Amino acid sequence: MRETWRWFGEFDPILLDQVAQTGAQGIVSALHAVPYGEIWARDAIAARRDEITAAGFTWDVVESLSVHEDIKRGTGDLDRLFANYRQSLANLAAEGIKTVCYNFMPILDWTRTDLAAPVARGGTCLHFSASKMAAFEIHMLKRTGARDDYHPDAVCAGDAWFETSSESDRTELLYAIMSGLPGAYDRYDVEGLRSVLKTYEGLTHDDLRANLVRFLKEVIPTAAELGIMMCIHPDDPPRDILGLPRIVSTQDDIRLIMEAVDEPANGLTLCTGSLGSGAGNDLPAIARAFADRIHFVHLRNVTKSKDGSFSEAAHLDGDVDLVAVIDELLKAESHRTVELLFRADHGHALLTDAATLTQPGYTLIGRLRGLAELRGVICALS
Ligand code: DNO
Repeated sequence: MRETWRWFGEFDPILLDQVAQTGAQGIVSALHAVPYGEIWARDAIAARRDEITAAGFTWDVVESLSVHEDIKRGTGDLDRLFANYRQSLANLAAEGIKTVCYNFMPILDWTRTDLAAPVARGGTCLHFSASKMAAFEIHMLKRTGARDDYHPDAVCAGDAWFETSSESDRTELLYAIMSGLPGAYDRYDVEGLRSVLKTYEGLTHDDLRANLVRFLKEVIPTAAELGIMMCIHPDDPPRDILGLPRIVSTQDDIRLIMEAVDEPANGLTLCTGSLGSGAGNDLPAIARAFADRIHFVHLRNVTKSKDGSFSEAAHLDGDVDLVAVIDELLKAESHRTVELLFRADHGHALLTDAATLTQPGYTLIGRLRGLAELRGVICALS
């Protein structure tokens, strides 16, 4: 398995020569400054690639070539958006980048309620509190029906949290939730979020799935021709949120997507942390089921609670049996001609990490610890 490291380019305070010291060989990156729906120009791709190559790496994966909200909603000038997406793929292929990750979550990308929750032995982690999320939806956003979407314990604890929370607790909660908005770092306030949610009103799971299938039919044939492997990233967390439908949350969801356009270019990013926070998901089984369609792997772990909350755990420490997952991946890899690309996903903020303002979860020492542990597992199993 080939070790990669996510690097946010000009938005990353961690330098490539620091990444070199982790031992990772490949880089995962994106042109984060290009607005969604616009074409990634060849010269901009080449410049990023050259920067990565000059530091001794290869640019192995694009994460993400994001999908415009109009495509998810199924409205607007879709022909132009599909054509632009295909052109970006062609430009990437022309510059030698052949693995492309994306997701299909409406509005939000990932969601946490705490960006620096304390960890028992020191350091901090990202955390999702179902009760704080319920409090946000019920009391701050005042979304109709939100109360029914959470475990009763979470609703009850959320009411209590809201009662005693200060203005600054609420601001901090909004900030944490908004940190998971993708794109060139748009942020909404509560009012702004309400109005963007309106644009999805009435969209069902089936509608969203149909819009995904339409997208796949528009882009996968081009990707296949170009030799690009597309890999959809699962929902994080794998459940509906803010009343928005989600359709990449379970093994059955993934199977439907893989079958909708049944070819290798239509693949999966196996994210053990995202899928792992869903109560019913069996990660070794999912790895086995889609062995030949997994083109990229995010390895991380979570500890779940029964009300739907979860904390990001140390890589070998949570509820997901990562050793069993890696065992499946190594078996899958043995039937392939290319190495399976993976990265240690997220990390705790450890030691001096707290002094550097990284993208949430993308610390240097925390991820280095994760990568080192995973490297040990891979080495032992192979
Ligand atoms: C969070 C990441 C996601 C992921 C996108 C892929 O840390 O796992 O932001 O990159 O969902 O499109």
